[in-house]
Amino acid sequence: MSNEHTDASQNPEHFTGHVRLGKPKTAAAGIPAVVSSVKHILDEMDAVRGMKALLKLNQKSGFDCPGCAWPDPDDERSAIGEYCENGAKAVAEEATSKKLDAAFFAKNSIADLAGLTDYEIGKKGRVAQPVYLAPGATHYKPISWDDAFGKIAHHLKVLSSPDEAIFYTSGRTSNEAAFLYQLFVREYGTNNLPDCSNMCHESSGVALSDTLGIGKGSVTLDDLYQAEVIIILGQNPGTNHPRMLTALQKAKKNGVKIISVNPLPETGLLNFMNPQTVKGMLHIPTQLTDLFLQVKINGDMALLQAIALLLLQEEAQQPGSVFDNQFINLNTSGYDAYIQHIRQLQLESLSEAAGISIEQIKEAASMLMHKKKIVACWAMGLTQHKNAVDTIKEVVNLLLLKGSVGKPGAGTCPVRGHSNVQGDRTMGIYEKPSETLLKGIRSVYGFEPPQKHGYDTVHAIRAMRDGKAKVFFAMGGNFLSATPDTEVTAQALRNCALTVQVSTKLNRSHLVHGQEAIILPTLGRSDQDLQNGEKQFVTCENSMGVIQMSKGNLRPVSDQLLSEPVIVCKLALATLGSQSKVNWQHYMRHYDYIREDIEKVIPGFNNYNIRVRKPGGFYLPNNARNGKFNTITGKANFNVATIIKQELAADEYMMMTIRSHDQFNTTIYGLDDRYRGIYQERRVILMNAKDMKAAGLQANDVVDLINNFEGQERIVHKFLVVEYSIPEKCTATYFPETNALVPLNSVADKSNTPTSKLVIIKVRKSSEL
Ligand SMILES: Nc1nc2c(c(=O)[nH]1)N[C@H]1C(S)=C(S)[C@@H](COP(=O)(O)OP(=O)(O)OC[C@H]3O[C@@H](n4cnc5c(=O)[nH]c(N)nc54)[C@H](O)[C@@H]3O)O[C@H]1N2
Ligand SMILES: Nc1nc2c(c(=O)[nH]1)N[C@H]1C(S)=C(S)[C@@H](COP(=O)(O)OP(=O)(O)OC[C@H]3O[C@@H](n4cnc5c(=O)[nH]c(N)nc54)[C@H](O)[C@@H]3O)O[C@H]1N2
Ligand code: SF4
Ligand SMILES: [Mo]
Repeated sequence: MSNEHTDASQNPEHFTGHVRLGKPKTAAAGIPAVVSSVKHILDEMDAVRGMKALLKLNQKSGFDCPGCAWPDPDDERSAIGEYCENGAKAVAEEATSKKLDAAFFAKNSIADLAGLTDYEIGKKGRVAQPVYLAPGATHYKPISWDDAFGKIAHHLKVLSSPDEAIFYTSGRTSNEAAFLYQLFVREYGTNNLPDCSNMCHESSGVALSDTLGIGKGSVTLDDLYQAEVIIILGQNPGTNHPRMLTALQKAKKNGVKIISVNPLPETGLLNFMNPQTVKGMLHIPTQLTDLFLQVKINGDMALLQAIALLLLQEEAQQPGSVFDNQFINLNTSGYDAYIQHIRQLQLESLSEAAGISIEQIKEAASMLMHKKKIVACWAMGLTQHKNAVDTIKEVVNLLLLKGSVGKPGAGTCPVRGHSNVQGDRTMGIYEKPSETLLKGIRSVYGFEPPQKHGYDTVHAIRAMRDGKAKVFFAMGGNFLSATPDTEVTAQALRNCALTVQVSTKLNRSHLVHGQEAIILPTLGRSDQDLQNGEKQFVTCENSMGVIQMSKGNLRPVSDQLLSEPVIVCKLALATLGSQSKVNWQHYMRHYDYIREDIEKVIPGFNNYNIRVRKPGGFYLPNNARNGKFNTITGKANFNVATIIKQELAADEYMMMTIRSHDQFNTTIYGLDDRYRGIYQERRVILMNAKDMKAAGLQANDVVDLINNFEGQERIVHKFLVVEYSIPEKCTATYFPETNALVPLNSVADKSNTPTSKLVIIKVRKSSEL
């Protein structure tokens, strides 16, 4: 049964109308971060369980943080706390001792739950047993595991083609579970494996594969420490990768200069108080950023080209003084065309397009001019734009000019989001499988995997909307709230015959569902995983390609939870039965058996079971890191791209959708965005003072936000105007409250990533409606 509230986070009834504003913080972390960590842990569990979890978090013998993908130090780890405030919040959220049992689901109908905010839904606790929603029913009811697998298998078997099923993955799934999941899906017969990466770093993967021959970053933590300059574009590490600040602080001690490129003066990027140092405890901040460039939304390509133009002019004056010509000659392709393109550009128009003064561009160029070891870091501020792939290639162009790839202290650092999103791709969670993977599956298992490309996230939504896909299965995540065009996605999910979610916590994707729906509750990272009486561990890959083991140590909140690898094995047995060429029973007995076979199929995992047991794990091979480029040309490729000038009418603005300090994607930890000084209300829009004046808007005005795309209007109601330091014509709102404004058809060229950082909107006072 459907309900009226597609996404109650967009339900204007939840608007409080009151936002408390403080001054944005001048430095990240410090004591308030420690206080916040402790509070979040104690809200969810007793102190003993809390300490037990935190003492094992990110330790070499412990479990991998379920937060972001920032790597752990290779060498020493602090025994009392190798984590950040937001890592503690992620653990608190997952390891909560609150649980949702049969009585909870009997008491609360879907409509009741849909009336809650995302924050309230998340605070309910862990799903404690499998539940099933019958056609037309108002409540989820308990179901046995066997019956649940039976129902899913039945639905999968009656489809007229395996391509009518969709198998989504979020990025927390371990290597072992991800490998088995894609194996099952491919033996079942489809490549419909969309994942959160499609909405996240897909643009980085495409850009880096084309230019450097590997879809991952090239640097290690050590490269950051050895770099002369680090450029950070479109990333808010103070909130989203907090321990990156510790790494930057260490780099700073070695004399690195940091350039930050962002429409917002993000607190953590500017200054940092490391709570694990005496100075930090005394509130003495380290200044991190040396040059802050407050770029317009999507002005990055213009900025990068302007810097390249200045470097080129200096190189022309004194050949060999700026560019690494030996590297360029030996290792790159496309240099001449690129230089020809840059040479004819006008500094003034690039400066205007970037929204950065020529003076500041000159300063940036001079910081890079005679440096040879440069690292570029970036995240969603670059990847979620129409021209994202070309912008990232522009970052690579700059590095290539300086010979800054494939040597110590230099390279690419796309900072990944979910803790194992990179590993999931390595394991074959991809709608466009590589020939190597298909060959591996064929030779190890003896079945023919499908070759036709499957649906990515955007295509999956269209397929369900259009009735071409009827079963939706999610290995984690919150598809409804994370995807663009919320109303369209809701309709797509409702069109399905069956929606299944393997989940730890309740979320909105359980409440907007197909004709039938099932929730399969699973173990999280912090949970102890026992199979046949033996403790199991899983493995993850962090943002820098290190494979490590992760072993939870907490007692699961319920004895009815199954691990993700076991769920996949049981689903495969129920669906494929004796026809399967895979020994699923064997894999369930011990996860070492899964790793033995991963080693046979996926390159780089030799001696997996032995090497991963070594404290700290091992690095996967990375050609770009070693200066070898597996591209079509066999070299690193320069790219030529032209900036898009964004045309805006007088009443139109660019809107970026960003994360607050109190959320992990669609999981809302709390209502405060401490660093930005915005408290107790998430329905806000950050605007420039001049724009507000020109539009006749004042702080605290209540407005509606409207997007018009391809003749269709999208609207979200009741947002408070907050005056903020942001370039003119640029605005910011929180994700997922404004996902309903992101058009499904507005995607990045070549990567098909929704353009969540540039949505054109109009702002209208709510009373004027
Ligand atoms: N605590 C916490 N940690 C997280 C997450 C979380 O939600 N909470 N999410 C995880 C995931 S999945 C991911 S992908 C990462 C996301 O990490 P980030 O990419 O840091 O996350 P966003 O909040 O999307 O921030 C994007 C940043 O880019 C800036 N920006 C927006 N548009 C532009 C632009 O056009 N140009 C430039 N130069 N900058 C721009 C914004 O001002 C903001 O600072 O974090 C991961 N870690
Ligand atoms: N407008 C806008 N939209 C965006 C973005 C944006 O910046 N702006 N960012 C995009 C990005 S970068 C990403 S990565 C996506 C995120 O998209 P998703 O990965 O789909 O979303 P999450 O909110 O991370 O998923 C949270 C849910 O995962 C489940 N979960 C947590 N841990 C586990 C586990 O260990 N196992 C299982 N099975 N389930 C678990 C819980 O039930 C929780 O409710 O959103 C994208 N959407
Ligand atoms: S930086 Fe990321 S991985 Fe590390 S503790 Fe914090 S949230 Fe967890
Ligand atoms: Mo992400």
